[in-house]
This record gives sequence, C-alpha cells and structure tokens, in this order.
Amino acid sequence: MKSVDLRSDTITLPTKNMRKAMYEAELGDDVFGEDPTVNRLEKIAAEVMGKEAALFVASGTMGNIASQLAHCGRGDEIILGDQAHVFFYEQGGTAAVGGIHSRTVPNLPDGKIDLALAEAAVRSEDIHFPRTRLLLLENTHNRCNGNPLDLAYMDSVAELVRRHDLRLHIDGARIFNAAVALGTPAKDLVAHADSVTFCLSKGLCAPAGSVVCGDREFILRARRARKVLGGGMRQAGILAAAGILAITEMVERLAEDHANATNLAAGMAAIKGISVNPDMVHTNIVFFSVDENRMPAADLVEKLSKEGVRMLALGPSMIRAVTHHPITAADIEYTLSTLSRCMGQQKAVAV
Ligand code: TLP
Repeated sequence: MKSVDLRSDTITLPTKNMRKAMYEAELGDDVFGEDPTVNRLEKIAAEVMGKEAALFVASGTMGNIASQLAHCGRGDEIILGDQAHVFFYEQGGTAAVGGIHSRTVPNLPDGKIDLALAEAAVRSEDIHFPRTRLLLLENTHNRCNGNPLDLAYMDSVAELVRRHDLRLHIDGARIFNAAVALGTPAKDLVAHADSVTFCLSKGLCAPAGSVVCGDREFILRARRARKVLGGGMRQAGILAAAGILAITEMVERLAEDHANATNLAAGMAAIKGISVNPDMVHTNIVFFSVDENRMPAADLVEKLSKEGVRMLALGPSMIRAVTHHPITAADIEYTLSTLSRCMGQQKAVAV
C-alpha cells in the first residue's frame, strides 16, 4: 500500500549525504567546546542568522526554554501569542523550570499578534506586577496555517520592543520556510531579534537538533541554561554533521513542499464537506476542518490511515497536514483522491 505521511515535517529522514557526513564527522567533547563539527555548525548557523554566536541544542523545545532562561529571571514575564508553540505545546516548561510568567495575547489567523494589544500588555513599574522582559513570536506560525511573518511586521515589532526595552525571541523552528516563502533571507527576518531558535530536523531532514543564535553574552547564558536542562551532549558532532547539510543543502527545496501544500489545499477546497482556505497556505502546513456531525476529524484521520494517508486530528473538526521531503506531487494527488473517497465522493479530484 502507498504511504503518504503528512502528520508532520518532523518525520523527515536524513539524506544519503547526511548519513555519509555523519559517518565521517570529526568528533570531540562538545561540553569542553572541543567538537569541531559542532563548532562548525554553530559558526555556519550564526552567519546564516546574522548573529554573533550560536548554540547547538537537542530540540526546538530545548532551544526555546534555554533562550527564555537566558533572557528572563524568576518572576519575569513574557508576552506571547495564545497559539504559540511555546505556550501550547511545551508543557509550560518556562514556568516549570524557570519560574517565568506567561502573558498571552490572541494570535491573529496569520500568526501575528496585534501590536497595540501587545503594547497594552507591557507592565508598568509597580510593586504588584511582574516585570515584562521578553516578547516571543513564532515564524512561521505552526498553529496559524504555517504563516510567515514578513519584514514590515518585524519592523513594527522592533519599534515596540525598543520603546519598552524588551528583548525579542523568535521561535523560528521553520524560519527557513518563512524565508523561502517570502523570498527574504532568514537573517533579515530575525535582524531585530535578540535571539532565534531554528530547527534542523523539521523539513530539513537532519535526524535531531536545533540551533539558538544571538549575541555572545546571550549564547554564554543559553549554554549555561542548556547544561542545567541536561542538554550538554558530548560527541554531538555526529548529529551536527547532518545539521550542517540541513542548512547548506536542504533549504531551497522547501519551495517544493510549499507548492505541494498549495496544491493540496486547492484540491481540498473542491471536496464536499471540507472547509479550507487555500489563500491562507503560504508554506508547508495545511489546516482544514470537516463537519464533525458528518464525520468527526478523528474518524476521518483513521479512515485515511487505513489507506496509507496519515494526518493529525487537532480537535473535533480540525485536521493538519504538513508537506515535506520526499513527498511528491503524485503523493498529493493520491492524498486528494483518497480524501475524496473517504468523504464519500467517488471521483478523484484533479489538482
Ligand atoms: N512542532 C511539532 C509538534 O510539537 C507540534 C510539529 O509536529 O509541528 N516550535 C515550533 C513552531 C514547532 O512547530 C515545534 C515542533 C517546536 C518549536 C518544538 O520542536 P521540537 O519538537 O524539536 O522540540
């Protein structure tokens, strides 16, 4: 049976080049700062993001938590969107580990937050209040249709953080998807940020790992935070070797994933019982909903998986499909005809 796994772009596998590079990687003890391959990855990552320094971490979650620990002390407050991965899917890790308070403002459907609302959320100096330290944004925004945040928005964000002397962290797990979709270098998208985390293993095919970038002092603090989180890895160059190729060989092809996602959404729009807005799809993430009285999302996902098509139900009616390497245009056609059949329509839908 054909298999098209659209649950996430986290399921990508290392390419042949990556496996070879991993096999041949020069290694050392990275807690002593002596793994040449990790050091090379960190240098490349810092350059690509236009920052002074970088730190290899085990995961996006670790990168985000280490960054927040490096920016904030106990009782400090961060402002972030209510749909942010950090708020939604990271177990409230910054509160659990760092005693950091989260203040949410609603995310707009395109992943932005209304900057007037963010500004209203900044605390004044008052003995009763926590101190607002950090604004945290996500680019692309996972739960907001994978939407990229553009330069114009980032410029307005910069004015706000400057006005209030806040730090800015970008959860850029998929920052290269944003860069490719907008045709804007990643370093420009994060130019105003004090720190950014990006992932090597989402869509870019490395088996594990993320990188945090920022200025030297920040990275020293993040390195301390990584250690206390148990993230000091030793001969981590074996992973970093794949990470280097993730950055140098796998970014441009993300355009293919975006084209596949666009075609998927356009095809879905023609299937009765499915609601999707193809105009909202700019990267590799497609959210759509089904009429839950007709077929709950979990039932549709199960039906699809019996035919080899896997997606994630993220609510009673909401489903997410993510395109990634090596999903092809033919896989998207198969997905659409399977979806159409599972929704009770016999005819395959042309893409
Ligand atoms: N996202 C995963 C799941 O956790 C939901 C996915 O399948 O999309 N920031 C963003 C924007 C993310 O989407 C993710 C992972 C992370 C951070 C965390 O990265 P990891 O999984 O490496 O800890």
